[in-house]
Amino acid sequence: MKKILVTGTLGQDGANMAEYLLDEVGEVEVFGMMRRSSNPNFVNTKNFEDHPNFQFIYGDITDDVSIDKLVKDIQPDYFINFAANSFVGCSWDMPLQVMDTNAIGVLRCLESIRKFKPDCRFYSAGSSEEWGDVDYSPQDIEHPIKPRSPYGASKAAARHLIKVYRESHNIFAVHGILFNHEGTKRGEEFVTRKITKAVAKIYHQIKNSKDITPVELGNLDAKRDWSDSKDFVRGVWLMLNREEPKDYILSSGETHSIREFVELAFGEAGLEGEWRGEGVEESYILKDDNPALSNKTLLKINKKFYRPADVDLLLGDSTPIREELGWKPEVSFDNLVVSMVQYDIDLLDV
Ligand code: GDR
Repeated sequence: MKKILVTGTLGQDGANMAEYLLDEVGEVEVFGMMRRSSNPNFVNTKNFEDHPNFQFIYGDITDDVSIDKLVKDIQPDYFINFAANSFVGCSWDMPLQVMDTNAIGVLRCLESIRKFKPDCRFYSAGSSEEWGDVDYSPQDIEHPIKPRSPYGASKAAARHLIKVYRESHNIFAVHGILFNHEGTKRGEEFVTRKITKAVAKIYHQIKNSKDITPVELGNLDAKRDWSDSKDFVRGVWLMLNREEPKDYILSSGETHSIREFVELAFGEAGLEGEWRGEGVEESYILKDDNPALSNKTLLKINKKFYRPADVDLLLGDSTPIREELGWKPEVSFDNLVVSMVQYDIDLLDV
């Protein structure tokens, strides 16, 4: 039975990874690391937390002692690191914490592996934010590193450290670059889930003849390459089981603006809107045959959600992992939006 240490277990990717390993891969013992908190949120782990081959363990990638102890005691065959401060927007507010968690945290994992289990295979989540200010599209693995945020810089630093440990200490370590990936386990501060939660709330407000609470967003014109997180964890497992370590990109190969996401999400709830105004005055207004509903505001801009510097366009070239490891995504952009909206509508309908 393979022993697998997964960090970030309470988050979207760590939870999807653990679930995939237990349900699809099988013959594995999964150790899900979580930070100590007085009020932990287990919403993402409910499907597998009682699985006989799963256990939670305490640890924190900002604490060398805990990582050393886990690697030494568990002797994992694989170490999958999804622990991070993953919210780009907050990385300007707490840049040192972001660097410590996302870059030095990876170094702590690598050091523990080097010292206590040098044949353990290590994956750490890289990000398309490392490319930030892009030179060309689609971005491939050779694209110059040009982050636009402390978050992007922290992931770029982690990427260099992984390469160094691979080459200097012969550790099987990969830094697979993940473009945006979402789903029903997504945190509510990320734009996709923020939109689908808001759409669900407005849907129920209209159904119950209540006042509408418009969603407030920032930059609507940024374009992202969105996929389903569940498709990506399959790709991560493929990367970890390649003969030699190699960094790959996971992406859908399509790009869509936030604006398009908004239109699709409201459309899925049967709410058609039209854009009015420009810049900070822009809003999305409901078009409805019922005069009591028509012209209600569904969305408005709030400057506080603009970032000091944003990444305008991301579009990933995932040809190498498709051709070399046979990976391909199963969930299309449209299906991703539909499933998130439907899930959030059902979740509120109690
Ligand atoms: P991103 O995801 O920064 O791409 O990083 P996010 O969903 O936060 O933002 C995407 C784009 O939407 C714009 N935007 C808003 N974003 C948020 N969060 N809230 C808003 O109200 C809003 N309005 C507009 C943003 O400006 C941005 O352009 C994600 C994370 O998962 C990272 O951890 C990961 O590495 C990358 O994707 C790949």
